[in-house]
Amino acid sequence: MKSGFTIEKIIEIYHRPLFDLMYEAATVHRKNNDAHEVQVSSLISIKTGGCPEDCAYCPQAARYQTEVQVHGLMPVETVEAQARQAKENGASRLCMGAAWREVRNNRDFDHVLEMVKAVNALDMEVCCTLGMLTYEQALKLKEAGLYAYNHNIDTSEEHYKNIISTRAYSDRLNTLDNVRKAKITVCSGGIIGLGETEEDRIKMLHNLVNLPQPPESVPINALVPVKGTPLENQPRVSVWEMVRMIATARIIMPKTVVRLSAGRLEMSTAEQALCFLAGANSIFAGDKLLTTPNPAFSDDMEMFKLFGLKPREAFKEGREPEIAEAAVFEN
Ligand code: SAM
Ligand code: DTB
Ligand code: SF4
Repeated sequence: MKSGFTIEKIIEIYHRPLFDLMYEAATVHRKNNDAHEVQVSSLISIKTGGCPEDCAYCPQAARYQTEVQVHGLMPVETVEAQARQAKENGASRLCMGAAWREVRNNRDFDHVLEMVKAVNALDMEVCCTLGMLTYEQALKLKEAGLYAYNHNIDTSEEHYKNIISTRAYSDRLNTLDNVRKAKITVCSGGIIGLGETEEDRIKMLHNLVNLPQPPESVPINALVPVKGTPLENQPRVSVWEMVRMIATARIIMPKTVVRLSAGRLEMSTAEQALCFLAGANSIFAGDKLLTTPNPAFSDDMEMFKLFGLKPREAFKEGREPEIAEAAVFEN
């Protein structure tokens, strides 16, 4: 069901005086979720670097000279061992990322299916981000026990062309459609700090909330500028920009998990507190994202203790969750 959120309404929300915006977001969050819980996800880069795409932000694109340590697909046992470790550290979701343009029907995909089964057997929510997928591939992942698929729309359709030329926005939407049809939960969000305007950011949120069903999880990444990529000299985004994105996402998608994603290493504890207050209820934890550093698990657990937050258990919404409903806005 479409949410009914018009672009004008989202513009109005996004530009509210900061404390009005945060207060409303915090209120919506408390009404719809347990505001003491934070979903903790951990990332594993199961295949790193050498990607044929030209995403201007990405250290894993083969065409840019970066310091990323390229490696082929990890053995299933390594993934399983790292997943166990992440679970012990408090993660309830494990997201496996591969630097692929798209999934091919080959032995590597068979191995990924084995990884999904192995992590699912640990009673963790399994997520993959492997690039474009056909419906048949999505079904195979679902059968193997995949809980979520991450596929970001990154920015507005207009700005997308300035960032990536090797695929189109419609390719992204098509994969999201295949994931949805296979009854896998959808994780889709974007990055701020790509040289986009505020209008682009708002259009991205508008596109997310008006997907046939809004995503169950929305990661908001701050660009991590990496040496060797075309965006290496982009200025860092400010915490106020993150807070506005998170709060607006929370208001328009009340039950969605909104993830304060890449960029936390550069944020102080006080800045992260503002993001949680604005309705963020998930983080990536563990000292590495895919290729770039992230705060240590122990530091995050200390932060949670300080704030009175606790990690959310796996499968809180059940193994076949009801689709998160966007707030239906009365125009
Ligand atoms: N290749 C797959 C794809 O593009 O969907 C999966 C891996 S890709 C690295 C996953 C996501 O990481 C991208 O969609 C992008 O949103 C995010 N990302 C990549 N590099 C980033 C960076 N330097 N800063 C912030 N987010 C980044
Ligand atoms: C998402 O939105 N952010 C994560 C995850 N989905 C796959 C990835 C962030 C990557 C940051 C750059 C890196 O570590 O390579
Ligand atoms: Fe490849 Fe994904 Fe990086 Fe784009 S974001 S270059 S598709 S790994």
